[in-house]
Amino acid sequence: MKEEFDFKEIVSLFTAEGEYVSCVRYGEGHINDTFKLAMHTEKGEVHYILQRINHRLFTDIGKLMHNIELVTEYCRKSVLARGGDVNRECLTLVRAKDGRSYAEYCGDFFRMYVFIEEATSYQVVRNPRDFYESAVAFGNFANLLAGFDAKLLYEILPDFHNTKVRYTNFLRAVEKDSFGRRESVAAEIAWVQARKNLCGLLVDKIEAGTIPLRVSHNDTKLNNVMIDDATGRALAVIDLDTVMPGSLCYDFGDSIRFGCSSAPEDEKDLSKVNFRFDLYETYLRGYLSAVGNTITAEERKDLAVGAVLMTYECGMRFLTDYLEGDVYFRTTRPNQNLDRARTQFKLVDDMQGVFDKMVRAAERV
Ligand code: ADP
Ligand code: GN1
Ligand code: MG
Repeated sequence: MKEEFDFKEIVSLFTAEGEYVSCVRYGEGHINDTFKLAMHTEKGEVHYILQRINHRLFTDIGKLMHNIELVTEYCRKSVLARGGDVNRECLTLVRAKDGRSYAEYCGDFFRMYVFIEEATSYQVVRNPRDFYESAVAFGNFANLLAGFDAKLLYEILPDFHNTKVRYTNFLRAVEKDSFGRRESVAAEIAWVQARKNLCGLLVDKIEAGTIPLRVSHNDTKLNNVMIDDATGRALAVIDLDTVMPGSLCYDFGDSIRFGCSSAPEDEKDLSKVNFRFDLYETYLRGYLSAVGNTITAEERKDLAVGAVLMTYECGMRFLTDYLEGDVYFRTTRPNQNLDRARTQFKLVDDMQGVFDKMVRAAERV
C-alpha cells in the first residue's frame, strides 16, 4: 500500500486550523489508513485524525459519509443534552473547505476527525474495569440508536454479518484457491465446514422476524472505543463505517469475540489463546445495565449465540482473506490472517465447551 501521501496538500483541503507540523500512521485498524495529524496553532499543538477511506471496500464514499454525518450528529446531540464534552465523548468530523465531510485527492478519499486526547483504544483487555466500561459504552450506543430512524441510513455493506453469505464466499475462495494455499490449510477448512450449521442461527431468526433487525454498530471490538487515560471511563464509540441495519446479538457477540480472548487477535501461540468466561460475565453486566429495555427477551436468549457466531464468522473471513491473498484485512507480516483465523477457531472451541454456562449467565445477569 502506498505511503507517500502529500499530507500538507491533503490537509490544506480541510478546515483544520493552524500550520501543518506532521502526520504519522496511527492505530491498528484493519480497514482504513489512519494518521495522527499535528497542527501548530496559537493555542499550541492541536491534533486530528486523518483517514484515507478504504474505497475498494466502501465504493460509494458519498453514501458512507452521509451515514457517518447523520450518526455523529445524532451522537453529538445526545452528548450535548447530557452536558458532556463533545470533543471527547463523540466523533467530530472536520469539514473540507468545500463544505463536504470528506475530500478527494489524487483518486483517494480522506476524512478528518477531531483527535480524542488523553484516551486509548486497547488491543487486549488490560483490566476488567476497562472492559466493563466498553460494555457500558456499546450498551448505551445500542440504546441511543434504538431511537434512530433506520430508513435514513444506507446499507453500506449489504449482508455484512450474514454468516450464510460469508460461508458461500468462503467456499468460493476455497474452490478458486488463487494463491495455492488451500492444501496447507486443509485442517482449518475442514474445521469451518464441520460447523456450517452455525451459519443460519441468527440470520434465519432475523429473516423470520423473531429477532429484530435494528440499527447497530456492527464492529464493536474493544479498539473501537476510546477509554479515558485519567479516569478509565469509556468516552466514545468510534469507527462508525458499519453503522447500519444489523442485530444487537452481532454487536454483543463481536465485543465478546475480541475482548474475551486472553491474547491478541493475531497471536501465533494458541496455547496463550483462551476464552475468558470471567470477562464474558463482566461484559454481560455492563452491557445489560446500559442497554436497558431496548433488548428483547429473544435477543437476550441469543447473546451467547452471537458470541460464538461472530467469532466463527470472523475466523472464516480471515481464512477467506488468507486464501484470496490477503487483500481485505491489512496485514503487517506473512501468515497474519491465518494466525488470526486460528485464534478465532480456538476461541469458538472454548466457547462451545462452556456454551450452556454462557446462555445461563445471559439469563441470570
Ligand atoms: P479502522 O476502520 O481501520 O479500524 P478506525 O476508525 O477504527 O479505523 O481508526 C483506527 C484507530 O485510530 C482506532 O482504533 C483508534 O486507535 C484511532 N482513532 C480513530 N479515531 C480517533 C479519534 N477521533 N481520536 C483518537 N484516536 C482515534
Ligand atoms: C475490521 O475496521 P476494524 O479494524 O475496526 C472489520 C471487522 C472485523 C475486524 C476484525 C469494515 O474492523 O468486521 O471484525 O476487522 N471491519 C470491516 O478485527 O470489515
Ligand atoms: Mg477500527
